[in-house]
Formats: sequence, C-alpha cells, structure tokens
Amino acid sequence: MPRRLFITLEGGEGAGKSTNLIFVRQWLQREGCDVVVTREPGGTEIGERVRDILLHTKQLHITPESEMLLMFAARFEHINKVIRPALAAGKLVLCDRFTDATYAYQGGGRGLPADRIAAVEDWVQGDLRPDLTLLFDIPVEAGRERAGQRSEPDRFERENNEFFQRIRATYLARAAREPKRIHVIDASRPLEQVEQQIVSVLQEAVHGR
Ligand code: Z5A
Repeated sequence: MPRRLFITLEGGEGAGKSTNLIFVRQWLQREGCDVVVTREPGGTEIGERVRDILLHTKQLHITPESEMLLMFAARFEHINKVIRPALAAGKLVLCDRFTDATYAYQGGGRGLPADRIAAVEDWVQGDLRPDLTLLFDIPVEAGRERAGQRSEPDRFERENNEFFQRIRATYLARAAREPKRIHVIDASRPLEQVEQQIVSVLQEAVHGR
C-alpha cells in the first residue's frame, strides 16, 4: 500500500516544476495515494500574503535576513496548519518548494550562512523534513529562456544569471550530500523523458521498487 509521505519539488527558474507537479499529482493519485498539494511560500492565508510581499514588492528593499525570516514565518503557519495535520491524517503531502529553496535562494543566492538558516530550520520545523525531493535541474540560461516566455518577472526573476548560478550550485551540492532524499531530474530533456525519470523515482518511494 502507498505510504504517507512528504514530497517536495525544487528547482531553478524555468525548470518545469509547475508543469511536472500536475504529472506527479496525477501519477500518485492513480497509485491510490490521498494527495494534498500545496506550495511555498504560501499554502495558508497568511502564507499567501507573505508570498505577495516577497514576490511582488518592487519599491521597498527587503534585507536577506528579513526575506529568510519571512519565508520561515510563512512556513511555520504552513507546517502547523496544513502539512502536519495532513500527514497525521495519513495523507501524502506534495509541496511545491520547501526549505531546500531557502538554502538555495537566501543561502546561495543572497549569501546568508547555511548555519544561520539551519538554526531557524530546527526551531521552526522540529524534526519535520521531506521524505523525498525531486530536484528539477536545468542550466541557468536554458531555464531562463523557457521562463522568459512568461509575463511580468517577479522580485526573484529580476535577478541576474550569477544569482541563479549560485542557486543551482547550492541545490546540486545539497543533492550530492543527501542522495537518498534529493533526486536530481535532468529537466533539460523533452517532457516525456522528464516524466520517465520522475516515475522511476516515485515507484521506489511509494512502492519500494
Ligand atoms: N523562494 C525563496 O526564495 N525561498 C524559499 O524558501 C521559497 C521560495 C520556498 C516563488 O517560487 C519564488 O519564491 C521563487 C523562489 C522563492 N522564485 N523564483 N524565481 P515559485 O516556485 O512559485 O516560482 P517559479 O520558480 O517561477 O517556478 P514555477 O512557476 O514552478 O515555474 P518553473 O519551474 O519555472 O516551470 P514551468 O512554469 O512549469 O515551466 C516553464 C516553461 O517551460 C513553460 O512554458 C513550460 O511549458 C516549459 N517546459 C517545462 N518543461 C519542459 C520540457 N521538459 N521541455 C520543454 N519545455 C518545458
């Protein structure tokens, strides 16, 4: 029987998280999982308001420290009102970004020390960590080209390529340190091949084969 699990999707700009989230959800549901889909920043009313500040504030400068703490404030709400209750009810939680994004964006991207992020992570999350993370990886230029087709860029999307190179490097370094949890998906491939990679990881996670 499918197990209750906490699964997160991560990746840089244009890596195809949103596109593949739908595929992942449908695959899990077909396998009999009771799936709760959510996202960060967001997932609660307060979290969505924090998201709006973080993505769409143009005039005001937000320090990296405040940006990181706002991510965790939204996360505290999210964990306690959505994620933990769903897991306790035996559901599978599928979350579009989680704390790996904080290490990648606020750590790698903005330059905050990882040990400072880890201290807040421990305080906010206790022992909660994702069971499985799909990291959609694509070279920065290719990803930005894909994402460039979209409308008005948000506060992160306005950053330069070096910012996104640091984010990618941080994600890949984390995957190298935690290979059992973080599975790197080559997102530069055609969609069908990306989906094949996803299925082989999910088969193992959900059915142990
Ligand atoms: N953030 C943070 O800083 N710290 C944190 O702790 C957290 C988040 C949790 C919001 O994230 C921002 O919050 C994010 C990091 C920050 N900022 N940025 N940038 P988000 O996840 O909501 O937003 P996003 O990064 O823009 O992701 P997205 O909407 O999920 O989109 P995407 O990954 O870029 O992919 P997509 O929209 O699915 O695909 C892009 C295009 O490529 C689209 O036209 C697809 O049709 C196409 N595509 C996708 N896959 C393929 C393949 N395989 N072949 C060809 N074309 C493809």
